[in-house]
Amino acid sequence: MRDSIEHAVDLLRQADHVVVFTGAGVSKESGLPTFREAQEGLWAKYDPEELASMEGFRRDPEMVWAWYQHRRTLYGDVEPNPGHHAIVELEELVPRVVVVTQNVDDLHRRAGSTDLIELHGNIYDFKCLDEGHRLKLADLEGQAETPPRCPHCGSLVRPDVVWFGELLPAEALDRAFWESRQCDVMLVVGTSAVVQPAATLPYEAADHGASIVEVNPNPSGASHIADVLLQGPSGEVLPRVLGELRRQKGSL
Ligand code: BV8
Repeated sequence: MRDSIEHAVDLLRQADHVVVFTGAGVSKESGLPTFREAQEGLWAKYDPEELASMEGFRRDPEMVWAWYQHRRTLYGDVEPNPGHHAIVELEELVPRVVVVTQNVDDLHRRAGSTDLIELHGNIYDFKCLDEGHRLKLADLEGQAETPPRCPHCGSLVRPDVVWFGELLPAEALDRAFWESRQCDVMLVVGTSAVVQPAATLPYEAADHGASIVEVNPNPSGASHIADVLLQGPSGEVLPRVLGELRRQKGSL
């Protein structure tokens, strides 16, 4: 029973409050490599965890800035996939749906998710090193130097994402924990459930009575607490789940 779409649909049909907890795997069918897949080309010799850190940025700001610029271009060139759209469609069938993502690729927002918590920030947001001035790309136009300088205080600008060794935004993390404790079902989609503190959320949900439905082609750090394990790519599995849920809700 653990692996059945029917069991997942049964749980979702009865749910009033669903948290969808996602990682890089949900963006795979958009053509984006997951966070831990080997990097290609120019970045092949670098470990993402080294690049996504203040130490990496201080060591070589130009190179880290170029890595994020490369990713902004890559993400901007792809579209949300059927998995992202199925998560948006869930909002029409379940009274309360909150998406808690570890991804910084902006694809859930572009797909139309309306209640979105970005635990690790967003690659299209920026802030400066010294004063934390929040900046958009438009504020940085015309600067040839990379990384650019803050127009307010002149310090180096960095992407407003959470690097390894950095605290997650307190409000986002608090709300993610609160929603996980309240929900009836947590859909855990496309995450290895390794990176902390985000990886604690499925356990928090389960400890407070939620059913856990995991969608992942491979086992993850959350698989052993999943009530239902749907082993497959989210871009295929989620549309099947939503199709069956819509059919059953429609026939009520
Ligand atoms: C903090 C933004 C503390 C940047 C990211 C030892 C033990 C425990 C913790 C630690 C430790 N050593 C260090 C730590 C802390 C560290 C951590 O957890 N490290 C891990 C690696 C052990 N955590 C931190 O540093 C956090 N901060 O702890 O601060 C602190 C305390 C006091 C004072 C100051 C600080 C900050 C963590 C945030 C890091 N930033 N992203 C950027 O993107 O550039 S995390 C990064 O990893 C991405 O956001 C990514 O989303 C995230 C998690 O990875 P996944 O999303 O799960 O991606 P992954 O590739 O791993 O897995 C993909 C999955 O998809 C796989 O399961 C695969 O099977 C599946 N899949 C593949 N194809 C599909 C699919 N699924 C569905 N469909 C498919 N088609």
